[in-house]
Amino acid sequence: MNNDLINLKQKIEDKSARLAVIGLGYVGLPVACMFARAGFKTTGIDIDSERVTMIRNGENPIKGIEPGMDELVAQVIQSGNLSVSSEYASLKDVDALTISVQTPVDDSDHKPRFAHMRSALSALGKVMKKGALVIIESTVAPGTMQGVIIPALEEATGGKVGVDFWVGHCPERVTPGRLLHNITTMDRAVGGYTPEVADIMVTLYDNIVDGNLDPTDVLTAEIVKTTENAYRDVQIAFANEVAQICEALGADVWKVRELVNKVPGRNMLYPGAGVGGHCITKDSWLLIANVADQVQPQLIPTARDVNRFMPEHVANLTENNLKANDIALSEATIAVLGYAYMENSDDTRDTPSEAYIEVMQARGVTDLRVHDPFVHEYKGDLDAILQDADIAVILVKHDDYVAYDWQAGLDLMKHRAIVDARRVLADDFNASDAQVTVLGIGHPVR
Ligand code: SAJ
Repeated sequence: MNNDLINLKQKIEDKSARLAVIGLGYVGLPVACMFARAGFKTTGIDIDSERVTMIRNGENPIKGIEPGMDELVAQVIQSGNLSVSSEYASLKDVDALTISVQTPVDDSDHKPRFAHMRSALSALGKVMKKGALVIIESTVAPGTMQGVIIPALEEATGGKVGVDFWVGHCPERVTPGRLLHNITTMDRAVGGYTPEVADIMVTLYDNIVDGNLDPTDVLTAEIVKTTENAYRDVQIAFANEVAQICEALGADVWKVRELVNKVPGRNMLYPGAGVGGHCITKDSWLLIANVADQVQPQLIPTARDVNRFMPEHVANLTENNLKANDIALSEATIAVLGYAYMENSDDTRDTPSEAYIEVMQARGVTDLRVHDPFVHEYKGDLDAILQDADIAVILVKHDDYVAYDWQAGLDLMKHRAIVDARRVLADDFNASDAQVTVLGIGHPVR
């Protein structure tokens, strides 16, 4: 093994290695704190000076409920093991670091944009010491390490990968609300530039991960991460397509799903109002981003189209329900329930609810009331939102909506109409007793 690598492995094993994390968001900050808690002097870098100041004061800047994060940030700042800065110069003595900066996909051409990554690599390369190990945790399109990251680091350092510095890719598997839990417990693909680098990365991550650390090469790690999310997107699209088939046939997709999943090896997911969030919606595009000149993927882009159509499908159900009650869209008061991209979360990134609202406004709806118990600007009294509404459109399966007394809620409404896009109404909810027209994703009119 190369002397630099032998030296690096030794410093990781005796915890004298200087570590760093670039990008202190919902991925980077927990990792920086966990390395610091494990006993490494760790430097966190972020260009957001307000965020840096908050962390330096021992405060957790991450929104939403993240069990353990508040205490952990305070603890590692207090211990002095974590220091944070916006200055890349503080990285000059770092032996190994991770990078977790945004890797967005452009809405127009679905191609990745590397501005954040390139800026981090350029600033890092100018100060990074010889023999340092750079680990990318951000999700990247397969081929990005070879085509973007290594060239950017070689240009910025004037050195050569495998001689003057080393690289690896260990994609994150965090989920909002379960950051520390996922980092600690989930298995991870550990992609090293060489098998020796992968081995050293396993030694490093062993300090913070209890899950299995699976050494592999960089390209495989890039494909694993984007595939695991593209796989989920296709699964959800399948459920959404079967739901529309069940609606057309007058069957209940939820019953169909329950019986299908009794067959070993079947795991049909849930149909719904669409797919939101920062992972699933973009990773499918990252997976196919660099193969267009050799392969014409059909299933993956089509699955994206199916899922992106769902908010429009809910708009169609809304329009049909209002028509059944002789209410013109332009006259309707619509209570939109749920704005977060998933249940019991305040995260609104890429939320299907926004797409739904845009479709309804484009169709002439002017009176939309939005409610969400978790999203700051839409909190409020649900009864008040339903008061004199013509229809309630349930887009997110928040616990509050499941527990709500819909019989009483309907009595507040001007017309008794519901669109249920997430099967929130209980199976024993009797629409005819409640004298309400319920249209829903994947089940016949109730
Ligand atoms: N959704 C459905 N039907 C389903 C499951 C999800 O419509 O059966 C919708 C949700 O409503 C949401 C979107 O898809 O709008 C995404 O939901 P998600 O459960 O996939 O949650 P995410 O976006 O936070 O996905 C993350 C991913 N984790 C990482 O990228 C590290 C994903 O790989 C995980 O499988 C997922 O969390 C998880 O299982 O918690």
